[in-house]
Amino acid sequence: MKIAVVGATGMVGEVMLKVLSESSLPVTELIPVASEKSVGKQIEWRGKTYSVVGLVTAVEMKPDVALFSAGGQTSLDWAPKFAAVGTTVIDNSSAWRMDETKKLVVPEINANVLTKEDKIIANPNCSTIQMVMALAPLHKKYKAKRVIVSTYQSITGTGVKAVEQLENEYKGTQGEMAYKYQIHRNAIPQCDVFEENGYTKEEMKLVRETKKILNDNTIAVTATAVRIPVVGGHSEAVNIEFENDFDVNEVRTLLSETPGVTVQDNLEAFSYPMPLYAEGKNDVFVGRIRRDESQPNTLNMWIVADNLRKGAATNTIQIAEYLVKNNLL
Ligand code: 11C
Repeated sequence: MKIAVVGATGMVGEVMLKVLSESSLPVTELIPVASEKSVGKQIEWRGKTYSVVGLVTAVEMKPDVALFSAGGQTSLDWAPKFAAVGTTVIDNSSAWRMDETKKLVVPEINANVLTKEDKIIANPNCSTIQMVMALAPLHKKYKAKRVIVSTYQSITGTGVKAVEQLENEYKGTQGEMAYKYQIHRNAIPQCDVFEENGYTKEEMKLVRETKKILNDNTIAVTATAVRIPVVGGHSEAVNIEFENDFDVNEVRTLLSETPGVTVQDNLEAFSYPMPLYAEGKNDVFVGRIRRDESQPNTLNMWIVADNLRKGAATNTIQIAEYLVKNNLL
């Protein structure tokens, strides 16, 4: 298959190429796509050299699949053009996620909603993906009523400018600022822009996307998203109130049997998930699983994942793998 990676030179794009090279997808031709300033740049992939092309050329090449990670506006403008030539677009931006005509997919949870007619498929936000990976099996068994999530998000979610800002601050050198404030030795309670209700867009993505993926509008979700000077992944403290009671050991077993989830929860061995160790891995790591003793049927847990992998590239490529396996292209 011919596969285009739109935004190939960006932070997610680079991880996308890495995850793609590890995948079982039958790629016969790679089309790395980027903005005009990167056109002509050479990219090494699976031992071959490819030249970066622009969007117009990429559409003309009619790829079977295009993996988009070039920002919301590029997706809004260009995904329909690819779809019109028969390409299936899997989009990493927030552009199509809440569009009622588009599917929002985490393959382990709801890939079964996909059909051959889906030509633009949305990949959820990174912080949502890792949360629903642990929430979905528990919701199925105990029925979640309310979720309270606080995030501790990696600067890689913002992009390369944020990584450079942190590096400059470490070194004490001047440079461009990705954030309004210093991020080194800091925690910034703002991820993305503020909405009218006083929450950030990132917080509202956790609320809205969770309901759409789980196909359940009755779950109440409230979020606080915080940026911290960490590189390897996002972490989340999640509190879930269920309709039905649970056994904590049964929760651990259920999660450890969930594909894509690894339970790291052994207090005697000081084993719990941390972003430093989640980096480069495709799984979502869950630990600190314990009963919330302040009210009935309520659980606390700590969820960590590489936001550029399962939060972005890995999930996108898993969607493509599902489409191929089920003859949906
Ligand atoms: C962050 N979640 O860490 C963001 C990055 O809606 O796809 C991805 C933004 C998005 O800030």
